[in-house]
Amino acid sequence: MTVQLAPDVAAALAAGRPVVALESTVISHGLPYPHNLELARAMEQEIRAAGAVPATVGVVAGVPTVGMDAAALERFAHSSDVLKLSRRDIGFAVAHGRDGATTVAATMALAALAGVQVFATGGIGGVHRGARDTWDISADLTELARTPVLVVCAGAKAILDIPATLEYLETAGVPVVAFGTRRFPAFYSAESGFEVAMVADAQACAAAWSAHRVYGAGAGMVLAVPPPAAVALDSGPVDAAIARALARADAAGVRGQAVTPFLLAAVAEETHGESMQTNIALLRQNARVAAAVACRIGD
Ligand code: PSU
Ligand code: MN
Repeated sequence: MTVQLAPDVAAALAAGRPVVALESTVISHGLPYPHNLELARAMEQEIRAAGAVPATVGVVAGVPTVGMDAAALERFAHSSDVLKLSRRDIGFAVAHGRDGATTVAATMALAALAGVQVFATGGIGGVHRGARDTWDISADLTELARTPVLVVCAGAKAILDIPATLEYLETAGVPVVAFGTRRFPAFYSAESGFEVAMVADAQACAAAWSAHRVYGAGAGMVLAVPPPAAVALDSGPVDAAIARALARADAAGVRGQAVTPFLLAAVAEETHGESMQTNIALLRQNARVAAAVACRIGD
């Protein structure tokens, strides 16, 4: 096996029971300690409570792993020595025996190798603002174009160029549907100003996903879930915080894979941690929705 499965994940897959993958970059590079560790555990609990098996994905001391154990989760939450891995970086981490946290792209890659179809996260990477000059487009998008995994998220953060990201996904043959609404969410807020197709509930999403697996030529799919109304933020103050974060990244000359973690940390600072509660609540909700969909695949 090219990936190491946790025993409960292996048992569930062998029996055809639902499994939901989780990424580890949000743990190592997306949220500060100890919120990241609490969140990682909470997402796993949400998935179990909904009747599916969670499988947090990462490269653990050089071993691509689907279903990280408690010790690995804790190390990924603490250590500053964990690489950030997109699909292209997996081989390097394996060859050097390194710990590496997987992004959406790398998590999809390893989930697909293991046979896991559904994956819950917060926000996907996308086309960055200014990509016309910088060429900064997340490999999450190219992965969605070629790897058959359903990614449950709260859309994309407005640090990105959301309309360009949606256009890219359309070109790449990746369906984007929203959960119970036509409005594509902008992570912290329920409203990006752009509309996509709607799925009414988990059953409808599972049916669309199963049909896409037949007709979609191996591409993934995005299910966008609006953040819970009680913790959604107004887009005005968030936009202002994002503008300041983008200016800081520009001034600091940040490039390459450092851009997204820098912007995530800067936005959290600029909103004085207010965004953290929203972030955590929507990640838990996405875990619940992903598990509900996973439980209905094949019904
Ligand atoms: N967006 C978020 N939170 C995150 C990320 C993106 O709101 O934690 C992380 C995910 O792991 C995503 C990655 O796959 O950043 C994208 O990085 P890049 O733009 O370098 O491809
Ligand atoms: Mn990038």
